[in-house]
Amino acid sequence: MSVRGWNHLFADVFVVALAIAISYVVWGLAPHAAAAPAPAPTTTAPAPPAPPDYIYLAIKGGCAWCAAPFNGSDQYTPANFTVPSHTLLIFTITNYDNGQNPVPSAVAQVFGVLGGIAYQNAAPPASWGTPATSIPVANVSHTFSALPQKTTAGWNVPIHEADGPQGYSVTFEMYLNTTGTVAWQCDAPCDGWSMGEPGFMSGTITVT
Ligand SMILES: [Cu+2]
Repeated sequence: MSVRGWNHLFADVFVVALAIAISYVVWGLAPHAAAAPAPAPTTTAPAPPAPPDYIYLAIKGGCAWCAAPFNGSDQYTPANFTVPSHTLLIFTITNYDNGQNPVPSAVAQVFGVLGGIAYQNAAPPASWGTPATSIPVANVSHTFSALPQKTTAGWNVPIHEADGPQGYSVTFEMYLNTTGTVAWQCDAPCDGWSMGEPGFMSGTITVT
């Protein structure tokens, strides 16, 4: 081959190589250049869980330790109250009634609240007391109970009688993941008049 022929060959090879290089850039690298950008760093933290809601109820009964005002009838104070939905509810019920009331043994069992546990002689947040799944049936003074309803499967918490002027406190936790009203009642036959009078041994929880 003549020198001119070699030059033509080199020129042809150069053109082919250039075409391959261009097609590599266009078809090979271009898709990489157009790849989805890396996800942007998250700048907002997930919302923290709602803080728990503390509910304090007192039971006054026919006893020497009932804080004023005491109207002579067994009564939860308050009996009607409002709680937030989808929030950990921490109830503390302090009983100032030293009376016991006869109940079937099933009514001395704790159920339907978190862990099936009610903490005895509690004074949260300093002390949660002793966890219990039931109390001796002879010590049931009142209960905080709800029958199964459209909005809840129901629950039962037996309340021990007061054994001194400081009362007897019971703490338990639950969620009410609904909105509307939930009825509760005392299932210990404590005070015939109060048992039939809304706002004394029964009431309404409004969940918002
Ligand atoms: Cu009662």
